[in-house]
Amino acid sequence: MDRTFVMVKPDGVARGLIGEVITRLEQKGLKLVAARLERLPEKRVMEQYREHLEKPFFPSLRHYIESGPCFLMVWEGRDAAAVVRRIVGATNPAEAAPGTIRGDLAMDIGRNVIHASDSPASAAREIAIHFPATEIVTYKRVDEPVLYE
Ligand code: D4T
Repeated sequence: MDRTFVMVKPDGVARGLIGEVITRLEQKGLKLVAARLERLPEKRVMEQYREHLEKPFFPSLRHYIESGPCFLMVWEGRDAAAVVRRIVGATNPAEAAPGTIRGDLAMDIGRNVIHASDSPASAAREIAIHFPATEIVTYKRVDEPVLYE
């Protein structure tokens, strides 16, 4: 099975949307295999967003990500990264399709509730930044035999 990294950002945590996000991913059939609520240290914010360090929006992005706790998760399932990105929706909530998390629950690109890895390679990199292997658990969902052919 594939894994992906998902993070409810400080606006999502402050708005009480952790449960809504978990519910959508759980109901899809993905399996939660790691989770932690924490305020991200500067070093991991820089690693997480390394491709954006020179972008004009980076200072405000960093300030926002460090402004409060984030809820970090690892989810498992077939094609997990691609499946979760479709559930999350477009980066700009104003353009995100209805039915997606950002399309239904957000208004502003700078307050877009959630992050999800954009590829299997990004997922592996981001999971390694935030979770030691010992924090990722193994168990069976009882509905696994009917979720997949
Ligand atoms: P994340 O990484 O948060 O899941 O967002 P995306 O993968 O959907 O989008 P991204 O990497 O292009 O942007 C990262 C992060 O920066 C914020 N952002 C982005 C912003 O505040 N202003 C902007 O103009 C852009 C492009 C939102 C998400």
